Amino acid sequence: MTARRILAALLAGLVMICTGAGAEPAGPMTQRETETAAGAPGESETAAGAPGEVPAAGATGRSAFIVRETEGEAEISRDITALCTLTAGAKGATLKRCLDRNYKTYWRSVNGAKAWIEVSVPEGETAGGVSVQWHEHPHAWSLQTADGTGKWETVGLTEGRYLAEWLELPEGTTRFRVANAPGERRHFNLTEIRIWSAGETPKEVQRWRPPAEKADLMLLVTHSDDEVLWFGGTLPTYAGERDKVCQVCMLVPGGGFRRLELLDSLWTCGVKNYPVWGGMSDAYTDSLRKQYGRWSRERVNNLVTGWIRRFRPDVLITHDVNGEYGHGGHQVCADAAMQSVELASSIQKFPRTAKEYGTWDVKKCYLHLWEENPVEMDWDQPLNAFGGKTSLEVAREAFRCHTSQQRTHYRVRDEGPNSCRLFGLYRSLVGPDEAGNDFFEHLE
Ligand SMILES: [Ca+2]
Repeated sequence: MTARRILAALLAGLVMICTGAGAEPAGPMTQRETETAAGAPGESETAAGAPGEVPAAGATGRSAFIVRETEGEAEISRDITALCTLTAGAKGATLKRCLDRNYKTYWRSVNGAKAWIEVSVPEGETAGGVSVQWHEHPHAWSLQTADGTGKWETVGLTEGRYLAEWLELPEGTTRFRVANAPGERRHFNLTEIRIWSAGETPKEVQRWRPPAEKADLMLLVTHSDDEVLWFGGTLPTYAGERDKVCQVCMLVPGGGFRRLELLDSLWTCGVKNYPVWGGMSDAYTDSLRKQYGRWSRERVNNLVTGWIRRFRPDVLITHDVNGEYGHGGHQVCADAAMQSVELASSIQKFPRTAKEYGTWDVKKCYLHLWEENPVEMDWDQPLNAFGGKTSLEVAREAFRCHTSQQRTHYRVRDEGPNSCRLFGLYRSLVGPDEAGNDFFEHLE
């Protein structure tokens, strides 16, 4: 979108700048931002180190070289963060924490008008967009450029619904601010920021769609990384290759870095709809009874039933009833799914979400390692959407996005008793599977 068109939209009193393809438009803007750089001069932080390569999503601590790629006529946008000069409105000494490619560190601004970062791009470059990752509670933020008089004008705006977001800059931008949206006074808590050159937005830049209004497939899991550890090629195959609307629902939100790792993993798998998290604490027990003692059966069933009604999946997939390796949290997930597929179809059960979303009858429900009506999934077929990689290879790549988990013994295993290929059809409204190799058999 050009600067002229953005300004026209501003004058019309309604900003409809999207966070990217398919993302939700920002809400109406009620106040025009014309803030000048007030108060004491900001503290400066130049992105240190050599000009950086674009690391794989989730990589940490690496800087490398610039690669110019072209796709047809258009040049692919490059990460130019390391070449830019960044200045914080306040607390600049710790600004480097949002430049270190480490999801456990973040820059926290002060509240109010000094929640901004000014960016100058090097001579000969222009910036095309900005991607940010928040530590927690993303909020409305904006991009601003200085007008002829030096006043800052909003040229990009988002309500800030996602922990990873992208905003586009007007053509020819060389100096801009990443700032609170007009009227937003809360502090920034920015885990990472990346500045991108003008050009086609790279595939790795996350541009989330809202959670699904109608899901084809709902994957219900307990923790961040379960989505690939136990379900292997499920998401790469159905979200990435077959373009199914896949909604991931997770009971335990975990820390901020675990949520960012999850987003990297899901994006790697080709998931486009933003996941949702329940409010369960990350507690380990070794039995269903003990885990329900922590979380409450009523609370979990209410949550899962509400998700089923909200997302209306044709296919629901979840954990092994024995908890994969005995984890009570996984056992609860499977147990709650088995109960909630019945509860969700009854208007008498959990009437609040029945009233809000209507009831829903899930057509097929699969459990990992369920022994009745077994299916064995083939995760070895090359997928066009991933340049010929198999879904198993993509799942393993996605698992590597979980940087904090790489020193554990967990791996995406496709053999042995916990193989990510083995499922069973627990419930079906469309008859038993015959071929037994496609979660959508009899649905298409
Ligand atoms: Ca960081």
